[in-house]
Amino acid sequence: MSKIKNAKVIATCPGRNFVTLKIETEDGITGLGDATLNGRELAVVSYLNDHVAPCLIGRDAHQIEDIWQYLYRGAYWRRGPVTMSAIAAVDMALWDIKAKVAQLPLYQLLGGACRTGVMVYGHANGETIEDTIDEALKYKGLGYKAIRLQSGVPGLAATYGVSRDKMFYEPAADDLPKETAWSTPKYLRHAPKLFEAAREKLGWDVHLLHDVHHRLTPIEAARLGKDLEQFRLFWMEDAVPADNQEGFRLIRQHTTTPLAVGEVFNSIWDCKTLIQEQLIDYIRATVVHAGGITHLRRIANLADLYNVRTGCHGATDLSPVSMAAALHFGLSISNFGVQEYMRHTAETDAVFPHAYTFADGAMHPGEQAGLGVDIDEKLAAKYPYKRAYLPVARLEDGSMHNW
Ligand code: EZ4
Ligand code: CO
Repeated sequence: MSKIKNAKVIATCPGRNFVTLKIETEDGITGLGDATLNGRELAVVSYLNDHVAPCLIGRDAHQIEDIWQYLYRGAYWRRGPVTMSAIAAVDMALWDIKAKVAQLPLYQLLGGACRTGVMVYGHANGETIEDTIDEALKYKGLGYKAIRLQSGVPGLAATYGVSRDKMFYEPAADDLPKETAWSTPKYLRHAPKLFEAAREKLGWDVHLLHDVHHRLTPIEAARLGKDLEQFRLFWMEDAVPADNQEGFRLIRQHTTTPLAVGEVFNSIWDCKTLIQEQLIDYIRATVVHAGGITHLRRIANLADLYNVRTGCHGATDLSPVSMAAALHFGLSISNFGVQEYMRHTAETDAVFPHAYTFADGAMHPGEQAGLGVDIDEKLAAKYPYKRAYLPVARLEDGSMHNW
């Protein structure tokens, strides 16, 4: 028994917003959980402070499964990104505490290492195909074995995922959402040209990935998948929004390009049909948005039965606490596929000192007890929360998209 004494929520903006939960036990052990929900951060802060924290005080920090079920079933209102990010933060912090008490790095409690490291993919993006490939060559030079390629589309002023900042680009910006224009025909004509040039210049020994950011309909996604088949992508990500899981049947009938989806999923119910019907190859649900390590393990175990591997989301809006949790998780599960890795800025790394490292295209969580991440609260306090949003896309005629 190790009673929870305190649960504190810390919002900080060292270049971008992060929300962190710090749980402390009566024996003075602390654990960290990431609760960042990009563009909706303060909703999770309130959910934790006003509704969850009071229920945690006095509970046994070691009863991770019971606390998970208590917060999920006990709330009556299930699922949703705000609820599941809050539960995730509690779950991560409790695993951190348990592993610290056991004096083991978390991956040891999860079953031990199944592999020597966690293969990660980096983001190469550029205004033009040439710029994108130049960026990809830099990643290859750094040892990356897998690279995501995104390029600007001729005729469109801005493309999501393509930014002027390279290594550290940030998906959210501005005090109010920026609006961008999108054209499916222009994009569908352009994307295969990027991968044709990429294979010519980068060769076939590197995994190439692409993110469609939910912008197509199933039949358009089927067309793109077919056009990209010859370039042997590692995956085509978020080709369509997956609110309608059955929509993937249509894409799957037409293409052998591997499919990845799920960075916005928050529960096993969002991917149950996709997994059981083998409509996807990679599930991108994350520790922070899908209910923590406890729930993500359940998703990965279901996926394992159907040859679906993991490919967890790992953009800059997932804090170093999430990154560490993803690495302990990825190192220890049988059906790990790949882990996304967008590097945090030096400012962010200073607020969250961590034990994880990158070498030869793979990452390792390190051997520190627990998650191996800390938060420098004094430094965090110097960066107050700043409202920021993801951009909103409209079609060229000004209407909201119909996908
Ligand atoms: O849109 O992290 O695969 N990565 C992505 C990211 C996500 C943002 C959302 O907050 O698609 O850029
Ligand atoms: Co994505």
